[in-house]
Amino acid sequence: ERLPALLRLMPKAELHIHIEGSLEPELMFKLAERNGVQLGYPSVAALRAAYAFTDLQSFLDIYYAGASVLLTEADFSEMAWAYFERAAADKVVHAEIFFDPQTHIERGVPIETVIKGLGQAARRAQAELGLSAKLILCFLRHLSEADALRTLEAALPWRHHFIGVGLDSSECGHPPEKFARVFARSREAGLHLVAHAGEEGPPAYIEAALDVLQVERIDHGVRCTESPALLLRLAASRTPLTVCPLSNVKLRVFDTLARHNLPALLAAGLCVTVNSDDPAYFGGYLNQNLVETFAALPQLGAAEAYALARNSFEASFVPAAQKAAWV
Ligand code: ES4
Ligand code: ZN
Repeated sequence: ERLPALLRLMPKAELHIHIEGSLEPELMFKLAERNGVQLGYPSVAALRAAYAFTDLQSFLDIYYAGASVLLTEADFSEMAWAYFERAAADKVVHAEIFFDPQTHIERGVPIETVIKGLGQAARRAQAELGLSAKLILCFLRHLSEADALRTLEAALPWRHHFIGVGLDSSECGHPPEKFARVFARSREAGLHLVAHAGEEGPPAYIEAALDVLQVERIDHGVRCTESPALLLRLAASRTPLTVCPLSNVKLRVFDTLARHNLPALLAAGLCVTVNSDDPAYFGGYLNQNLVETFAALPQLGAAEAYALARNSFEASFVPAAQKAAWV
């Protein structure tokens, strides 16, 4: 089959991956043992059996429990390195990875442990895999704006280790407006801005992320098709959407891959990209997302494969000169 080969072999960027969501059960058990952390599941098989999600919150509860095994700089570095090796095998040449410092600060892990560990793996990815890797700090939207502001201030001494900030966790009931001041402050610090919006939340959350937070990309954003005006706006501005098809099916945003609106988003002229979100939990890394999605949607062919790869570089935060070498 030529299309799966094209999808697997084409160079690409990954722009929506939560590094804590790349923690495979085997490594989770290894770190739990090493750190003396009780996981609450007797085996890898029992843990995997718990990965039966009904919505975003049912996933997040298990995802935060899994992150509890991460304590040392070496833990963060080992987790991220495993992802970079896996990504390089998928022909990912550039990755912008999300991390959730509040999940770790809450457990007494200093933010510098998190940032130093991830940063070390990122430098190794460049040196040994030729994969350029950048970090994006995400605020947890279920926590307060004050907590996010404290987190930003704690992170700013490490400002040169990350390129932007994002917004993730429970979307409904936590609209973008809640974080207006954190994003204004991040903008003043010269950071890139992104936010999850329109995954489970309404199109109005996408508009607020653009107008109030002034984000440059929308993570997920798939519910934009419910608003024709918003769809036109996103197409005209080429505001990227980082779409995660396997995630959307696992969290029941769409019933099946065959019902995903990726073809409609591409046909409307949006700068859509495909990404893995939380690959250890949702059943596949980037190439698995691409191959399964294209197999389920016969409207998608070589032209769309090329468009997605091109969009991934266009949507990335690499300097223009480096972008020109890719697109
Ligand atoms: C997430 Cl799929 C998704 N949505 C929102 N927040 C998240 N954190 C990790 N994965
Ligand atoms: Zn996400």
